[in-house]
Amino acid sequence: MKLLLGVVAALLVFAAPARAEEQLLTLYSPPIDSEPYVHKSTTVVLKADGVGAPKEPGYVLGFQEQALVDSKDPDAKPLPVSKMMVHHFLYYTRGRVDPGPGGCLGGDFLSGRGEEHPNGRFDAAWPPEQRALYGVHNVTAAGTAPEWTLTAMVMNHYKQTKRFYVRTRIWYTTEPRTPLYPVSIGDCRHLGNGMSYDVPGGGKPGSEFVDRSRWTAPFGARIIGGASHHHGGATHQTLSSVTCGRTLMDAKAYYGTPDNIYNTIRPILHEPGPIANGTFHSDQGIPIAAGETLERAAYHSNVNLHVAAMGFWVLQLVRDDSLTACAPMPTDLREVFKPAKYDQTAPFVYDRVVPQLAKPTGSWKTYSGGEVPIGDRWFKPQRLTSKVGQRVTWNFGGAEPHSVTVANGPRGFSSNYLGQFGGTYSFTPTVPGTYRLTCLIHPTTMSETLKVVKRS
Ligand SMILES: [Cu+2]
Repeated sequence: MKLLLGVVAALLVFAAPARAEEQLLTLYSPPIDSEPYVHKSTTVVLKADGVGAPKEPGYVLGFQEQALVDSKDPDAKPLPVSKMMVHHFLYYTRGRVDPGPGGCLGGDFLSGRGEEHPNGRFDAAWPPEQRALYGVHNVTAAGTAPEWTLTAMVMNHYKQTKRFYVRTRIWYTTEPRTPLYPVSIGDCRHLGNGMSYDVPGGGKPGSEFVDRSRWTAPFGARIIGGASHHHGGATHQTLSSVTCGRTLMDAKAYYGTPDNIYNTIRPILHEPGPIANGTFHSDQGIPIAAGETLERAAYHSNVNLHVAAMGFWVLQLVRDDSLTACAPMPTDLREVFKPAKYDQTAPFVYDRVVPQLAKPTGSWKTYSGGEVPIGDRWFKPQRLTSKVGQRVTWNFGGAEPHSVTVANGPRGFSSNYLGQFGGTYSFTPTVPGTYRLTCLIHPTTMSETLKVVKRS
């Protein structure tokens, strides 16, 4: 009887058609601790052991979920945005073959989540018909599955240190697929600053600040997915073909209504980001030919200051060298993730003033050149005066990362928003006024006010 059952089971196995099956894998990061109101960026290794990253070489067909949980119970609900807000997750492989053109974030970049993805669900961006055809090839030159790394920056609004895991659900297969290439299109000169730049503000009503860059396609390809990452008074970001003289995608930045958690969460640690950015999908794909030049343009309101702003695209490319130059646009390009409810006030006012949460104390000191020290959880002095046109330099000491950033004031500036260890940062104010400074890593505990007066 046992033998017979074995034979039947074997027959069933052989009877199954050879299909390129996809699996839904649930992966976990190691535990990460996050201090209250501290915006530290943490990078962890996701081992290729089937727990952190896939164990077998294969193809990543898509990301279903990138969530923050405090339990490995498979039914654990993601932590609420009101308690733990995700600034960003960035996933990279460590050395995969055939990474494609890469872009600013490099050839190992896989996927990510930004503040514009409040629920961490990505189903709509990776539809089944796409997963049946394409995947990111997850294999090293040695033929093994690569380790991954994950960089996570979260905002802990619990009053104590919170331990969490990043739960990642991916569709995966060990069957062959056509390679899919994630490509990050931005101004790569911003990479040293974590891809961010400052919108100075102080413009007339309706004035704009535009960050542009160009990229030339190394081979013919179809863009089957495009996601805008854009914040800091962001209005919309375009991707155009300079060669063909046409707009390929125009992504709106969607902001929450006044009752949205992004606008009601307290304390206000930074300027609330969009609740969604334009994200597009096309099964046919937008055709781009080898040598075609694309231009991205990220439009920001320049009325108020916006520090650590960003604008770049993440595209999903499929190589196709059969395309003719400026071939017709697809007929199935559609927007995914458009929120049901968003602020449609026109013109939208980007005026959410970020408070300086810690109050500077002590006597006013006159800046006399040299370096203003920054240490672990302190600026010294906390009250400083300088003159228009006088270059002010800060020196980063201490063992923790810090930034010097305008919370509010006449113009915006910031050192690296991820914080820096050692080294200096300088800014030369051209506009008088009171610059209320903070550290973006430690916004509730660090402050300094710089009063800039006209030259006498
Ligand atoms: Cu700090």
